[in-house]
Amino acid sequence: MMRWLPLIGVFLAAPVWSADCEALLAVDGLLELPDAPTNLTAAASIEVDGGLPAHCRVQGYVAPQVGFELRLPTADWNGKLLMQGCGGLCGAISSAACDDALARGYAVVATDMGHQGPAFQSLWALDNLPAEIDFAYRATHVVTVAAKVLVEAFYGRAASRSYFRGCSTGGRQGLVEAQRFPEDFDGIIAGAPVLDETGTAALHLIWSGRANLDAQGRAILTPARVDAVRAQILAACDDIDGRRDGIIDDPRRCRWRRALNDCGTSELRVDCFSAAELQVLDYLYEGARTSTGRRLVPGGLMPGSEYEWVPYFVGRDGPAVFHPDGPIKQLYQALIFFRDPGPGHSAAEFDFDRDPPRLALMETLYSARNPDLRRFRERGGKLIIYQGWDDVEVTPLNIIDYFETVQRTMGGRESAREFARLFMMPGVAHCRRGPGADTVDWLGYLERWVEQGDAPDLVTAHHLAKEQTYLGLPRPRFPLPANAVAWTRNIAAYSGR
Ligand SMILES: [Ca+2]
Repeated sequence: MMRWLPLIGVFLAAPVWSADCEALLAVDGLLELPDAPTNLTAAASIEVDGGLPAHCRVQGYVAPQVGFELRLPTADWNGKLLMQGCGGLCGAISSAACDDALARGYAVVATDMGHQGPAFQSLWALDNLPAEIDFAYRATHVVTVAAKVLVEAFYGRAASRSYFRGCSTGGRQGLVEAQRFPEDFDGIIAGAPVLDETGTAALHLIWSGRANLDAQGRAILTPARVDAVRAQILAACDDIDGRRDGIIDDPRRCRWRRALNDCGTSELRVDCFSAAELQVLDYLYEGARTSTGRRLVPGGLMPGSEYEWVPYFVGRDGPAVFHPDGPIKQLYQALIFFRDPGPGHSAAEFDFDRDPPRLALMETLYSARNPDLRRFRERGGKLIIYQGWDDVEVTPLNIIDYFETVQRTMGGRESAREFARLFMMPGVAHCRRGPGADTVDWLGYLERWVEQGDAPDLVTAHHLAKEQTYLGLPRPRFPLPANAVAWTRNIAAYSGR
């Protein structure tokens, strides 16, 4: 018997609803919680405010330094726990990202993943393997363990369901949970997962960041030329889905070489592209390769995503991804290698023939690519993955490659559909934004699937009247007010090509 159980029993001898929030600080046994020794630093009752219900806000950390915040509705708890994933390199507790779920009656929890700092700053990881283990997989799991115990201590009963939701790094967290800690969650929403932060994700960024630089490091394509690329791509491919709406529903059907005019030997014009420009476009659309042409990632950027290239890969001052505070520098200096090169080194040194195999050492920590989800399926878990087709930060074809591997591993498409579904979102960038419809009540779909067996074949996606910002907060709350929605469309679960 775990040591904390009898102690919590003593605590629960008091009537649950009279147990005030601050009493959580006196729960014994948290320090000895197996695998997740937990210390609470604050517990405060928060009044109704800003559309949020009254709740108990609990702050603390799992040793040595995995920070978390748990918010427990003090009335009208829906009986469930939701963990909200992080973004970038995390480093902050993104509580506001789960306000919508708190408003729905969820107990909600989020973690900083073991370190504090800006979302794209990696010095915490420099020669710090324990911190990287926290960020890779441990923090999400141990905070889940601690949150479940605290929920039970507060309400006198365990959560009836536990869900995870996240996008980008949060999507990776969700897949890591399904793969490595399948008991933690009944349902997982993994948006635009960074499948392997230090593997294909890093290769894709370094490759695409370099694609537009000539031998002297000067930009080849300008932002204006990217607009010209986009115009020709849309002219050729927008209506292959039957609708001329500025969105290519399945960009795999768009042949970018055929869509773009080659200047050949004639002079460069607005309506054609030089050999050097076409070479850049080949790098960007086809993705990272060795010098002998062997693919290192399942694909590059999709036709139709060009509005996302500036300034990420094409900027007046060079690609933004290569800026000193950009993701490539941060990943390179302290995450992707087992021995960190440190701040004095640059991804410009990366050798696509020699270095990719070296990434395997850290991928063993970070990878969310394991397609064997039997344990998650057998415990009744449900998995929703969503991915924007116009995402340039992670490659959509990488997600499809993973999902199709899951389908093959788990007994075929029909068998995999019983517990895992992928939604490819036309015209949607990384997690949100873009000309498509980016806003879906994923949590509602997950609830109906887990709790009522109503699997999502088709989801309704909303294009909001006011565009969400990059990590747009507050997250929209469902049901959306009618005047918040510009238009909607349905998106079917991905089945295959
Ligand atoms: Ca279209």
